[in-house]
Amino acid sequence: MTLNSFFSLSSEINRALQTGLPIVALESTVITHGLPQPQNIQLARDMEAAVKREGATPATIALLEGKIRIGLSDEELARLAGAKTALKVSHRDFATAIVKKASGGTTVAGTMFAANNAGIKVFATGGIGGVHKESSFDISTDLRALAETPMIVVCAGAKAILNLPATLEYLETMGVPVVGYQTNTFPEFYSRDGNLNVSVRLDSPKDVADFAQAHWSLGMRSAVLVANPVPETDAIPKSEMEPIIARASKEAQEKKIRGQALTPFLLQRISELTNEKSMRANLALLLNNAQLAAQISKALVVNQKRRDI
Ligand code: PSU
Ligand code: MN
Repeated sequence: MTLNSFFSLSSEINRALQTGLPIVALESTVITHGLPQPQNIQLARDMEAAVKREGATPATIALLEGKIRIGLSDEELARLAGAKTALKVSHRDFATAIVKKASGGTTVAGTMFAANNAGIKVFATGGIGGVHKESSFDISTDLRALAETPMIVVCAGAKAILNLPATLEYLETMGVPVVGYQTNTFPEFYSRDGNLNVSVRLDSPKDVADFAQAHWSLGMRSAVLVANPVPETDAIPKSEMEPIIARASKEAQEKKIRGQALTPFLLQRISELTNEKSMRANLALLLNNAQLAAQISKALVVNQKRRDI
C-alpha cells in the first residue's frame, strides 16, 4: 500500500524523507493508555527531544480526528495526551478511527503499519506486547506486525506482565531476530536479570544497522527486534517484581479484565503497587530506547550513503 488520503505527514517528516535524513518513529498508545497524566505528555516531549539530541527527526504517530498523522506539533501532542476518550489503535482499529473521525494512540503494531507505509525504518517503544499469562489466546497483534514488517524496533524486551518464554517462541516461529543490545539475555522490561536467550548479541548501532541490512538483503520481510535493557539505575530486580506482577495478574482475572484493557490495567496497577517505582523504570527505558533508535537510524543512513557511492 502507498500513502493515500487517510495519511497526513508533517512538513518536517516529508522533508526528512525526501532528503534521506534519519527518522525515528514513536508510538502513542504509551501516551494515551500506558502512562497517567501529566507524565504522559512529559514523556512524549522527552522522547522527541532525545531523538533530536542525537541528530535524528522524531515522528510521533497517532490518529487525530480520523487522520493517520505522522509527525505531530507540540500542541497536537498535548491534545492527544489530554484526550479523555482516545482509542487504542492496532491493525483492526484504523478503519474504526477513520469512519468515526476519532483520535487515538497507535500501538506497536499500529505504529509499525503507519511508519512502514511512510518509508520509516526505525521505531522506538517501551516494551512490545506478546502472549499474555492470563490467557494463551491473548496474543498481541504486535507479534504479527513484527513478523510481517521490515523495520528495526527498539524495545526493552517484552513487557514483564507477559508469558515471556511463549512470546520468544512465537517470535522464533515467525522468523523475527531478537537482538540483545550489549546483552546475551533477553531484558525483561523493568528488570535486567532475566535468563532467557536472545538470538544474537550486537554491541553498537552500526552492527545493528549492518545486521538489519543483511537480514533484508536476503529477502526476509520481518522486523529486527532490538532488546535494549532498562538503564541500571532504574532497573528493578526480577525477584522484587515477580510477586507484584502475580498479584496484579490475579486481580485482573478476578475483575475479568480482558482484551485491549488488560495491558493498561496491569501497567497501572503495578505502578500503584510499587509506589510508582515501576513507572520510573518505564520512563527511563523509553528514553533510553529513543536514544538508541536515533543512533541506529543514523548508522542506517551512513550505510545507505556508502552503498550509493
Ligand atoms: N510500551 C510501554 N507502555 C505501553 C506500550 C508499550 O512502555 O503502554 C503499549 C504498546 O503500544 C504496545 C501495547 O503495542 O502496549 C500492547 O498492548 P496489547 O498487549 O493489548 O497488544
Ligand atoms: Mn491483547
